[in-house]
Amino acid sequence: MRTQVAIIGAGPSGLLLGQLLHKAGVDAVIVERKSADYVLGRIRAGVLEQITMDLLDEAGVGARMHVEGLIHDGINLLFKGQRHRIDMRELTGGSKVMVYGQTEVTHDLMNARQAAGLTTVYEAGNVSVHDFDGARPTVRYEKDGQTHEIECDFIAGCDGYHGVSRASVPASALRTYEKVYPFGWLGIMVDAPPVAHELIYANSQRGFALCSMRSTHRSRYYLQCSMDEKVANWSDEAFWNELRLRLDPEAAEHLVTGPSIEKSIAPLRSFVAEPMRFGRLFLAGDAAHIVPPTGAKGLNLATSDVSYLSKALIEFYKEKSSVGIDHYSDHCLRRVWKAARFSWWFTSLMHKFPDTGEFGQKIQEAELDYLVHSRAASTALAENYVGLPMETN
Ligand code: FAS
Ligand code: PHB
Repeated sequence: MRTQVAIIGAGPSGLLLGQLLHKAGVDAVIVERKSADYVLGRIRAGVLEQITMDLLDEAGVGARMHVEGLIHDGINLLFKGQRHRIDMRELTGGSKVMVYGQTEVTHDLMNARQAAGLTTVYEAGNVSVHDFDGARPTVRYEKDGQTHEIECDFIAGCDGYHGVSRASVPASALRTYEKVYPFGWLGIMVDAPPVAHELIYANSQRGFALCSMRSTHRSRYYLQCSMDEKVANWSDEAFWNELRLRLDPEAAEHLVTGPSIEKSIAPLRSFVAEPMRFGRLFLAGDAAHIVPPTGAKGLNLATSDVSYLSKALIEFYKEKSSVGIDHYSDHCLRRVWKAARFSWWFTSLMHKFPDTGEFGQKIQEAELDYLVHSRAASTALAENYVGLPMETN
């Protein structure tokens, strides 16, 4: 098989890249190791930046998001039993975010790709990448007992943190930076109305909690938990009881519970790989970086990488220019590191750290008290949360 761009991974990065390339007449094949149902079954992000919303519109897949998604102008910070609203729209001069689950984004992209009759190879085994330091890279995979080869001009490694793309780069060509946090997030999904109209990020002496949602009748909650926690140790009732203890009295009283439709634990880490380009191989999304979900940046960084990469590849084919390709890694990494900083800062502010004790809790409460009463500090939070501008030079 021959194509212009071979994309590895059919998560949001790979699917969005495929859709943007298709809209510009650039041919791409996606190779995914799992089934479509498996990909759709992963519960992940919930908040989209304006840049992501605009990209989904540009890709022609934003219609359902605008109908079913929820525009949020603010978030709430809860500490010392009191909630404080950060009016992001007012503080940033009009910016807002969209609450619309990653599952729905993936579904919309999958439907568009299928409707366009584009090739996505699901359940591809033993995917490998070859000769990306030359001008004729190839991707190989196994399917139905046969080995297949894709000849291409470029390979887009959109295969996430555990993918084959970054793992195929010689260690000498790669620098990685990592911080593993001493806790995880225990998440639950429930078909019940959310406890509040906007998200609540809670710093409590018992640990962090987040009240989020997917719609007005489906809610998503998270509790900070220890790294070695097991989902089996948490009945729904135990989850709800602990969540109530981390919320203010009004939220605890109004919390509507129900049987969990999903319950999982996600580890928290900050990770960045540099550079994000190796000859004809490009890394995008979680294949290149991971941020703790506190700042809701993971999916939004993936889409900004894809924005840079799609424009660079389209420029290569349409204008015979390599300027975008040559600047891809630098452009992505400037935005990646700013989002990594914000995600690290917000995580450090909101979570209970075993080694900082009561003094650490008092310092966090003092910083939060300053933040919610300082327009400058609240604006800094707001402009990072809604998403910083794309890097242009
Ligand atoms: P993905 O990991 O989504 O997709 C990569 C795809 O590549 C997968 O489908 C995988 O099966 C495939 N693949 C892997 N190896 C392959 C191979 N060798 N060959 C072929 N295919 C291969 N972000 C937020 O903003 N908020 C959140 O609350 C949040 N929660 C998260 C919870 C978890 C458990 C995880 C892991 C991530 C979470 N994220 C969150 C971040 C998440 O949303 C990612 O940023 C987003 O999925 C990135 O999309 P992709 O880059 O497409 O990577
Ligand atoms: C979610 O709804 O899954 C969500 C929202 C905001 C975050 C993280 C996760 O910061």
